[in-house]
Amino acid sequence: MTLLSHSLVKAAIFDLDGVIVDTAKYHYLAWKRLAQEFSINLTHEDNEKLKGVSRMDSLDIILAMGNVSLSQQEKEKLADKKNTWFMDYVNQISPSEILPGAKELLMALRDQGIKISLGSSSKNAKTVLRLLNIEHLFDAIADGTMITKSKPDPEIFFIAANLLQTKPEHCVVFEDAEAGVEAALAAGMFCVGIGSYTSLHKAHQVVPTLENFEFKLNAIQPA
Ligand code: B16
Ligand code: MG
Repeated sequence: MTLLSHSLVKAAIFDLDGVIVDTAKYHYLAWKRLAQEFSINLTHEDNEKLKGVSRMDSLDIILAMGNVSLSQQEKEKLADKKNTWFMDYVNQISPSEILPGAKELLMALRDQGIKISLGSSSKNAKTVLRLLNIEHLFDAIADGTMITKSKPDPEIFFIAANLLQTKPEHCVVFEDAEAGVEAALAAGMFCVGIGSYTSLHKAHQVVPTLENFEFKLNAIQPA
């Protein structure tokens, strides 16, 4: 793999859930409630497999756990039901839920002339950014309404790079999910994993959180 020359970073792409805000806990509560209707016990460990994965793909993973087979129409109804429960939680979030260091990094990157896009699988991403009051920090938004393939497919990151009119090799991606790290690497982008080294070791650099993370051109060192 060719490592990115950091002096070439012109754009940053941020995942949403797990990087900017912990909506995973709300996805988990809503999926757990739905899974219970099929006597499936969804654990925190199972939930890890759903991070960065689209709504319908997440539902397929859960139904497969219980060997449940349903029609497309039935699955769409269930996905809508889960989303209603998820949005009941999300509609109550406020800027205080922005994860430590995320807003500071967005602002520092802007100050250095780096263009910024969201790269989230969520169809609710715009609503979440609005509730967090940070929409204005993004030059572009690539979200789950624009993709045909879920992470680990690189589609979402290619869309984000296109929106920023920046080549993939000039982009750095901030991701918390294994599927997201794989997507960023498949896109040929530099990837900073946020979270545990064990699950994100494929990223070029892994940090536990964005708190006190400093991005300076030429400063990121490969792990
Ligand atoms: P929605 P990200 C992802 O967000 C979540 O990690 C994943 O758990 C969720 O299923 C997916 O968005 C779709 O979300 O149901 O709101 O469209 O990490 O890519 O920002
Ligand atoms: Mg995520």
